Amino acid sequence: MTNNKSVLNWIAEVKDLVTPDNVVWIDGSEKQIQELRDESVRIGEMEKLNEEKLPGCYLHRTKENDVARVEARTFICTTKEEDAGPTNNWCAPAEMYKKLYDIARGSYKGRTMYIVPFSMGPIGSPLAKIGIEITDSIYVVLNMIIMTRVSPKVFDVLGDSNDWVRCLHCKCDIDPENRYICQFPEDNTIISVNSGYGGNVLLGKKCFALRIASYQGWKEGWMAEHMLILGLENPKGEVKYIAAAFPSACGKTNLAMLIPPEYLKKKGYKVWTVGDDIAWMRIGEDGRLYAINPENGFFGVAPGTNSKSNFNALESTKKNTIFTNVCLNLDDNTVWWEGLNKDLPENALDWKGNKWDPKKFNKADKSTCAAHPNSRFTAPAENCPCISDEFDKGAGVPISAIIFGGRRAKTAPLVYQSKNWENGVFVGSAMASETTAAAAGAVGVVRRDPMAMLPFCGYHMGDYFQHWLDMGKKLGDKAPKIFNVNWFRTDDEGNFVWPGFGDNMRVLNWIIDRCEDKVDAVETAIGFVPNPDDIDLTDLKDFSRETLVDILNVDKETWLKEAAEIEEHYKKFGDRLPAELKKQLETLKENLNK
Ligand code: OXD
Ligand code: MN
Repeated sequence: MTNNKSVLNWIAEVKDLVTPDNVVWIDGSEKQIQELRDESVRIGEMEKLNEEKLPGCYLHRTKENDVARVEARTFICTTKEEDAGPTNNWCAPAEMYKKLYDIARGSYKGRTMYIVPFSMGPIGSPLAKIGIEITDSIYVVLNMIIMTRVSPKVFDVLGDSNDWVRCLHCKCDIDPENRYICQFPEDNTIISVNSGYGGNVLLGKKCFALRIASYQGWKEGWMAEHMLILGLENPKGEVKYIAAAFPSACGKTNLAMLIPPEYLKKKGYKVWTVGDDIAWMRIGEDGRLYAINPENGFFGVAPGTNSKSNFNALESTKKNTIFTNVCLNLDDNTVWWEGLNKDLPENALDWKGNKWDPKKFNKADKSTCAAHPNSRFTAPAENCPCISDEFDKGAGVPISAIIFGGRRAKTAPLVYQSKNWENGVFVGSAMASETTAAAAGAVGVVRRDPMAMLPFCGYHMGDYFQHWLDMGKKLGDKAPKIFNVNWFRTDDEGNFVWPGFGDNMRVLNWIIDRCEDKVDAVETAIGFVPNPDDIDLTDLKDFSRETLVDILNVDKETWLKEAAEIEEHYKKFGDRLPAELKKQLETLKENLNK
């Protein structure tokens, strides 16, 4: 497939290390895909689902100890410890290479080595990058074919260049004690051992497109962010693009594929999806910030996805999709998960492959669930009914607004606009959210997750904040406006107040109006909040203006506490915390005390 020496040398080195029985180059052709699916079913790695109802769809179950990303075993291996920063696990590269090579050595014996050349971003786009993943898992190969652009054409683009990312995955024995997900940003290298869970092994995704790419972006003057990208079309047919960063499992996929409320749909409003998880952004020739989605599919959380919450995501899973750790309905060989519909399957296997008893199902007790809370679908983007025309174009889309957000029961109002770019960077740097099942560990605990990049930033976060500030300087008055949203405010009984989902469009419209200077706002200590009359509540049942006023409220005492917590959070970054952010925090405190 290629004569590129750096590629061939690396493959030869890996082959000597892992000693496979066979080597297969992946070309992503339909014929090869079918052969791999058949082989995967034959060895019991995947099950074929109902061909009529779910054509080309398969089910995979991971090991029970391997169901989420493992942040505690994820390392950034830079020469100097301080370059990985206080938010990453660090190990010296030489030590980690030795440990990983010892684990990987001979681990492909009796197995096949698959070589997967892929592009993150449309092949040949100036914003795209190339990687090669070596893996011994067909499940990984088939997921990579959905999530990235796998093709021999990437070698035409690569030519003799050494600018590509080396990705090595070894299943080994899926031993959690020897599981490591390691990034070597200075060497463009990723090594992942002893896992088979998507976020740990589809190395184009979190490991490359965020951890390695954020480091590359820092060195090369662009940005790799944990952001969805959507296009909002108005009745005049104009489309404005928004990028939004929320932590894992906080609704990025839902927002990216939003269907507007009926009355806005009738007026001609539409949302187009460019991406649901990752954005790579560069300054274009006109000085604006342009974004591409480097991925080619959606690795979405299944539970809670239904025709109301996310019709477009559900449609995307109807063909050529791989389901992981969902429930198998034995009656018709289809899949089910909590929140899909009210028809609990009578005759089903849970995500572990055990007989599931719907009578014992208790929503509050996760151990009775049929699908794992972090069960996933890997669906091709081309299946999505609202995929943007721009998705496959390499030029990227100009971003008008950047939104940060998270799950906060109290504190953050429904929406506010930062005062300027620097203040927006402060808002992103102080972001916090209640944890979800997407990563191993306790669920529902508030943690600071700057720009939703805490588990994904491949270098010191203080330098990352400075990079954001520097990008703002370069963008000047062409910089996108920065906002914060919180769909998750709860009442005293713990119920969500804002209806969310399609109704979030009401907030997006305000955001775009602000970007175009079409609407005023109220200046508060934290930023600009909407005049309640500027959030359109037409046809919104059981939701009063009073409730809206309530969730737009900025409570002084709560925010003083928040400011104290931000101060504590900032201490971690030591002298790499940009002075500008310290100034922003002081200004916030002064404003609150005015
Ligand atoms: C994801 C995650 O899978 O953020 O997108 O964990
Ligand atoms: Mn994500």
